[in-house]
Order: sequence, then structure tokens, then C-alpha cells
Amino acid sequence: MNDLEELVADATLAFADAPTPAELENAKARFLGKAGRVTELMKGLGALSHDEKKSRGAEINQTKQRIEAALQARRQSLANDELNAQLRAEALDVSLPGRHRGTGGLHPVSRTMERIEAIFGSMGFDVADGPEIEDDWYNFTALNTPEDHPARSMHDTFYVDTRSERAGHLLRTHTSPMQVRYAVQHVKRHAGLDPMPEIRVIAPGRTYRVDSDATHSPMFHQCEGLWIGEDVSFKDLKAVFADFFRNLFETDDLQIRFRPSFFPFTEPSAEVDIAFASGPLKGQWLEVAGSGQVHPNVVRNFGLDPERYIGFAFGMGPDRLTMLRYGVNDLRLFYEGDMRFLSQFK
Ligand code: 2U9
Repeated sequence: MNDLEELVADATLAFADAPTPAELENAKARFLGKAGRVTELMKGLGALSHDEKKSRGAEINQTKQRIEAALQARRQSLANDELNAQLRAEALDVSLPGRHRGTGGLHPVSRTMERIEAIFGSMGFDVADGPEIEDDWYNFTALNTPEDHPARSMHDTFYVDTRSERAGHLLRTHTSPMQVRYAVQHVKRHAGLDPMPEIRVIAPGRTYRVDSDATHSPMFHQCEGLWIGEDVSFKDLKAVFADFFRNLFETDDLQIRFRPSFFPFTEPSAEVDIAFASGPLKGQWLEVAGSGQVHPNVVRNFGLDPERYIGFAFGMGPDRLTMLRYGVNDLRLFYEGDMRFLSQFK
């Protein structure tokens, strides 16, 4: 192999050894640069005769062209490698399943609330909602719960800071204050109408008490109801409850019983129990609501004459009803936001 062939072979090898475009340009300088080996050969031409210069010059030029061709080929090959690596890195597998945003669902307690509203709505009950921060009068006094009643204790209830401008306010401990607001408005709106159209309303919503364990949460839900008219009695209450619970639990095989109880806002008062004729809870009496004939003092606070207008009220806990509907045994599961639990109700 003559010196020029050797030079081409050296250059081709050096270019092939360069792993990156930057290193390839360094290798190029060693052969084609100002101090490169081809340039050195050119400089040597000066010492030759005219004819030798001509033939040797032509050979060196050919050599230079071959080295430039080898350089160009390596540049192209490195560029191809780079492009292939990039394509591999950015590869998109169009056969993979897409990423879903996921469909949400209503919280199980919200589902129960909606169902309660729909059932009472079908029985002609209006649905009222209102403030969760209440004042003392609506939450207690209007409901025949006197100043010294234990339910008013600071330990039972969340009070708004006594120094703030909303002192005297508290997080409502039941939704009854909303029914008082509704009833007072209803009476005003129908003043002059004789007889006054009946009050028939439910108040579902969030309520608060200082209580926390497997069956109590500091925030819980209530749905209370009120039906006041000239001739509304306990027998109507029994009919409403029978219809309601059979609808809610989607079964006619269900017994209902009333047990005497006490609430300041109703007299007489009763706890309401139900028992299923089949299923996992078959034959067990389950306490599901409280109820009673609205206390005359409360009726008076609506602006009505309790000798003429009378009726019943009731209250139930949608959290507990949801536990019964779905067989959940710990109330706290509803409020921990754990998707493994919640996604079961979609
Ligand atoms: C007015 C007058 C009276 C609502 C009533 C109950 C009985 C009752 C509890 C059930 C489970 C609350 O959610 S719970 O913890 N409620 O036992 N509630 S009578 O009485 C009223 C409501 C409004 C104006």
C-alpha cells in the first residue's frame, strides 16, 4: 500500500472511531485541517519538479477527495444514528390503551340524600336548605330547648368565637332550625289565608356535634321533616314512614314500630325502628329515626295557634341509613376519601 492509500485508510478508520459529531470534526482536523496530514503533503509539493508536481498534486487531490467522501459518509451515518436513537426514545405505542380520566360518582351519602328527597318529594314535601352557622334562637330557643338544657353545653356543640362579631352563633346541631325558618316564612307569606295551607317540608343537610367514633362523626347529615296542618296526626306519620322506608329499602317486607321517647321539641315523642323480613339483617330491630307531635311551644314560635294547627316532625340520619343500605359498618369510611372504598359506589 503506498503512502496515499495508507492515508485514506487511516482517515477512514479515525472517522469510524469517532463516536460523536464533535469528535468526528476533531478527526477531520487531523487530516484536512491547516496542520493536517493532507495539507502537509501539499506543502511537500514545492520541492518537486514541474512534472512530478503535476502528477503528485493530482494524486494528493484525489486522496483529499476520497477522505472528504469518507468524512461525509461518517457524518451521515452519525446523523442517522442520532435520529434513530431519538425515534426510539420518542416511540409511541399506538396500540397501548389510552389513559382514562375516570368517571366520578356520587358519594354514597349523597345518593341516599337524593333518594330521600325524591321519595318525600313524591309525597308532596318541599325541600328546604339554609345556613349551617345558626343563631341560638333558631337552633335551640325556638325548638323549646331552654337556656339551661344540657345540649347547649360548650362540650356538645361548636360555638363561633365569643369575641367575634358573630358571637352567639354556632354550627347547627340539627337541621330543625331550617324548618323553623321555613315555617315562620310560610306563616307570614300566607297571613290572611284561612285556613293556612299546610306546611310540608324536609330539611336535609350537614350538622355538627362534638362527637367522634365508629358511629359518630363531628360532621354528620340529618334529614328532618315537618308536617303541620289542622288535622295532621300520628296516624299520618305512621303512613308516611311506612311508605318512606319501604321505598328507601325497596321492599314491602318491612315492619315498623314506634317506641316512646323524649325530645324537647316534640310531645309525645317516639323512636322509630324497622325490621326486615329477609336479608342479612332479618328480624333485627334497627333504630332509624326519631319523631313526635310538634310541641305546642314550637308551633307558637312559628306564629301559629297550637290549639288549631298541629302536626308531626321527624328526624333521621342519612349516614346511618347509608350504612344500612350498603352494609357499611364504620361511619368514618364515608369521610376518609379513600378511593378503594368510594369507587365501589359508582
Ligand atoms: C321542628 C320541630 C321539631 C325533628 C325531630 C328527631 C325527632 C330525632 C334524630 C334522628 C337521628 C337526629 O339524625 S339524628 O341524630 N332526630 O330523633 N328529630 S323529632 O323535630 C323537629 C324538627 C323541626 C320545627
